Amino acid sequence: MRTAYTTCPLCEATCGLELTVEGDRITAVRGDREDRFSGGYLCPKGASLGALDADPDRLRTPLVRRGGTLEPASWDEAFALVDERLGDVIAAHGRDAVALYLGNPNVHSLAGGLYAGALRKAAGTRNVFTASTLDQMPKHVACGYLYGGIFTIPVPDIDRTDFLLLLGADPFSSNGSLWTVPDAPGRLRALRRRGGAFVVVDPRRSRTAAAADEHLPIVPGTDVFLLLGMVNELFAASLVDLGALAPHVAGVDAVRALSEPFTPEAVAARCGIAADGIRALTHRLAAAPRAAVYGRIGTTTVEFGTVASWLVDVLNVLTGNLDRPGGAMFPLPAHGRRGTGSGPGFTTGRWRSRVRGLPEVAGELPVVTLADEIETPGPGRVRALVTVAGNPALSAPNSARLDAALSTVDFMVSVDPYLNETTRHADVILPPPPPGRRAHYDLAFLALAVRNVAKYTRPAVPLGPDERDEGEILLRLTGIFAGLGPDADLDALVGLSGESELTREERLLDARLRSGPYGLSVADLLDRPHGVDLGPLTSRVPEVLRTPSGRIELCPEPIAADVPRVLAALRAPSDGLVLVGRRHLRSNNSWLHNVPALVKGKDLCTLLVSPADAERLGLADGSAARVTSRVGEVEATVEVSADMAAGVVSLPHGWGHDRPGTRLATARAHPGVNVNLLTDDLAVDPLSGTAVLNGVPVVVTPARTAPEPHRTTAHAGTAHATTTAQ
Ligand SMILES: Nc1nc2c(c(=O)[nH]1)N[C@H]1C(S)=C(S)[C@@H](COP(=O)(O)OP(=O)(O)OC[C@H]3O[C@@H](n4cnc5c(=O)[nH]c(N)nc54)[C@H](O)[C@@H]3O)O[C@H]1N2
Ligand SMILES: Nc1nc2c(c(=O)[nH]1)N[C@H]1C(S)=C(S)[C@@H](COP(=O)(O)OP(=O)(O)OC[C@H]3O[C@@H](n4cnc5c(=O)[nH]c(N)nc54)[C@H](O)[C@@H]3O)O[C@H]1N2
Ligand code: SF4
Ligand SMILES: [Mo]
Repeated sequence: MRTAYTTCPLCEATCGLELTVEGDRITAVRGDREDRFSGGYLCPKGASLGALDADPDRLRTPLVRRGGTLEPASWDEAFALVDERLGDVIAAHGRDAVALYLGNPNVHSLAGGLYAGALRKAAGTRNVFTASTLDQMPKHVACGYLYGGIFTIPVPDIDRTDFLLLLGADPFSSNGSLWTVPDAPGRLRALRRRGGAFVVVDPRRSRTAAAADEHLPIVPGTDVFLLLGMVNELFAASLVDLGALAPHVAGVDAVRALSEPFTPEAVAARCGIAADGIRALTHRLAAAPRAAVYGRIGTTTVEFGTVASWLVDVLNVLTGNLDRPGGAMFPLPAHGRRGTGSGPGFTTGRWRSRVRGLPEVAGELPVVTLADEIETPGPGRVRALVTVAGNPALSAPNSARLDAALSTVDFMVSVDPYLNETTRHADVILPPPPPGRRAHYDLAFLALAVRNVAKYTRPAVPLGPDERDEGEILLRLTGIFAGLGPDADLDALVGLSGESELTREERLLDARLRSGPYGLSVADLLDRPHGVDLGPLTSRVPEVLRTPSGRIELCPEPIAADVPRVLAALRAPSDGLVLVGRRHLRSNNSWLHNVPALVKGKDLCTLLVSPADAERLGLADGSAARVTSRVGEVEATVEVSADMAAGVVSLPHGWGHDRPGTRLATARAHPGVNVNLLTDDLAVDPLSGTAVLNGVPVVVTPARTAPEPHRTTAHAGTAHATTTAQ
């Protein structure tokens, strides 16, 4: 029996874990109280790391399709088949005929962080898709234009602020996103204890909203109007004060001009927040000595995602809160680099998608158009698909259509530990090891952390003889794409030669740490399994900027060009019921529902309906409702909830584990319904290509049929699936 330390990779909070290991089993998981950053915080997902490791459904060997069924195979056989079949597609139809889909856990692993780029490059296809266009791409685009770099994303300095305005985020459930903040609930409570305050804007009284000083229920999809109203008021009341930032900002007057039509009175009815309330909020923000505005899912996966994401930063700049302690600051991680103060800037549209002509953003195309590219005949049609750590059959909009399209590709390979709703379509599944069996350093999230910290840990449990590290899997695929076959020299692929005491990943990380701002090394971090605290965030403007002008471009032309669309929408209010999503502490997107401890108890996948709507629509608590949108319909169990604003219903995503051909025994017993049978693949934020997953128009009626527990009817290939949940 021994103790090992690691970092939980399940969400973005990077909690330090203390694992008890017996042989090759993880027998206990605790929050690591010595962890320099998370201080012992742990949530139910992190606590399930041992169960995840022991999950009997987790794949331990590759699967290869033989005569229609997926059967265990050796790694050699699996890679040889991938080499042959991908080679055939590329030879016959060219590189664009192979699509890549990279899902969320890619950014949670060292392998994904180090090698996904090489894989994309070697694939050489324009058809790269990632979960970013179901998520945070609007923030990348906004920051790309504002600061010149898509990863130049400021985070609220939560431990030193006096006032936080949170829009469309529920960190009490999600534990923070694009904001690495272990124990967000504890830090938000500490903010109030020291006399500060936080306000939450959300159509639902989320757990975070319930703990806030003030909750402002907003009409879904309308944060853009509220934020423009606040910008307008800052100028009108002469509250604009850039402070030390002033010499580094261009375009303030242009922002003022753009915001002119959006007075608090003009936007109030549209966003559902009274003009007086908008004014009071603006004055409160401006008056706080140190404050930050933060927006997440409810501000990104919406109709005006990029404009709203931009406005969040505009407010931080106009109130002088960007880049100052207690405001919104730019982390400087140990593997990062100081900038030079200017750069080439950011642009999109270097190519367009073949069918819908949607612009490339950050080297990828929008997931909303993946099905189009598979279904539509002609040169450049997608005929093969590689998925890595993704479950688009559940996570992408109009997923019935995408799910049907996946079954038609000539060849599909998935790097994934589960045979699930997506990978059931694969010809080859290559399973990586679970979190306890891999080395960890958080390349993505340490660059978004509220303190500068660093931590590297080796695998807590060694790999079994038949297991392959995900780094090796990704590099073998890279070698195959590069035309070097499945047995390429993997070190050479990433530019390494010679011998070392360190693993391949450690050598690459070591090089980045040594050339980083603190001159650390992997050896330094191996000596400190609880991490190294490198101090609070420090001001980085202008060094951090990579715009050609060397200034913050507060009014980027492409964003300004989208504001007329906002104005048109202001004048054309829509009524009718709309659907939003939500998250729960015990759930993680689509893939932790096979862990018994996380799905036991109350059904997490219910349709939340306000008491007023329930009454009006004749829906009783616990009854079945039929929810219909432009693209499909589902039947879900109603939960009448006073937390919901009237006119809004909520269903979480990641559910719908009732598809045939998966190997997820526990999840199948708690299937829930797939909300993305309702979300619309034609609804997109045009500047970022991001799907509109919140604010989806729906019609809700009592289900015609009496609910029959556990019954599921699905018509494959159509947009109709009916599930009567327990
Ligand atoms: N309606 C609606 N839809 C949404 C959202 C929403 O709010 N509402 N949220 C969106 C967001 S923010 C996101 S990020 C996406 C997520 O969308 P995806 O990234 O497509 O899906 P996930 O559910 O995260 O599934 C992750 C997959 O990776 C596998 N996996 C887990 N760990 C590993 C690993 O270490 N390596 C590898 N190779 N595979 C692994 C899992 O088995 C699973 O198949 O969903 C989006 N979809
Ligand atoms: N437990 C858990 N943690 C997670 C995840 C998970 O699935 N489960 N997923 C991880 C991932 S991939 C991500 S991207 C992050 C997301 O992190 P968050 O953005 O904090 O995610 P949510 O909890 O979905 O919070 C979004 C909130 O926006 C509200 N909302 C919906 N529409 C609107 C709108 O139009 N305007 C406003 N103002 N609010 C709106 C919803 O009611 C909801 O409360 O969470 C990460 N952490
Ligand atoms: S909050 Fe996130 S990182 Fe921390 S234990 Fe839970 S899932 Fe893991
Ligand atoms: Mo996400």
